[in-house]
Amino acid sequence: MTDQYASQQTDVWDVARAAAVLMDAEAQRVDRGPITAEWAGLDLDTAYRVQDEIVCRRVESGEHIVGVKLGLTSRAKQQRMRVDSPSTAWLTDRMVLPAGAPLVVEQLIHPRVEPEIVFVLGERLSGPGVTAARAMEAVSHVYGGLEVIDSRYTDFTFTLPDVVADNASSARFVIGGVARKPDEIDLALEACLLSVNGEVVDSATGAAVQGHPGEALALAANALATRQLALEPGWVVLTGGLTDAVFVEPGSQVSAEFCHLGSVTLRCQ
Ligand code: OOG
Ligand code: MG
Repeated sequence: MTDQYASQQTDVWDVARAAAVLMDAEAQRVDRGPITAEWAGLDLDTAYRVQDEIVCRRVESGEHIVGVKLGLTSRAKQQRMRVDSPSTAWLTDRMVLPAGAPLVVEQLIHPRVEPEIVFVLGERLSGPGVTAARAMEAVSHVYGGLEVIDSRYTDFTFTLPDVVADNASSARFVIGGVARKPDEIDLALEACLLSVNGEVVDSATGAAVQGHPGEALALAANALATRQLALEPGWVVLTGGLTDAVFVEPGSQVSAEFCHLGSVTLRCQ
């Protein structure tokens, strides 16, 4: 092999290399430019293969899949991130922040926090053709939650394939302590106030997410079905940020106060 050939080899991108690069950025806490800038061939299907490769490697290292999240389901998120298509990504037990546990900011690159409506499934939900009404029948309980996102890309600048490959910026999430049955509340009208250090900085209702968070759940089931996957009983589903996410730093305290789903607070250190 000539030297020239060897150096060309290191420039070759594939699913395994993209997965390794993104996992390394997370482990080293160093952001990087979008992969599509170097690998024009990273289309959406390939990006989901990168995402799946990352979750496989996480499972091989002992993590367990606990559910899925939706990304970019609200206009607030789509406008901020300049990506207007929703996507799905994986949640593992390593991302769970127990209620009351602090968010250690230095473990992450540049975390942001966003309020979400969270479902726990009582039964398997498998597409295609899942409607919001059918999706809601599979929900056992609804919670308020906060998701901590931490894009591995500099300044959270990415295209849809980039963010899908990066497991939709997943980092941590916390679920509130108030559980409701899905038929107890009107989720489209469920209001949420987002506060930072005691000051309200944003607000939304559940309708911000695809008109109703059940639509986001149906979207997840139908999207997974295109990859011969389904939502499993007991899985957590984060339906997507209701508002734009807020940056946090050590000492910040972020709260989401829901009408019927209680308050969820995250202390950062
Ligand atoms: C992508 C993740 C989006 C949501 O709830 O919309 C997301 C990002 O904003 O970095 O988690
Ligand atoms: Mg989110």
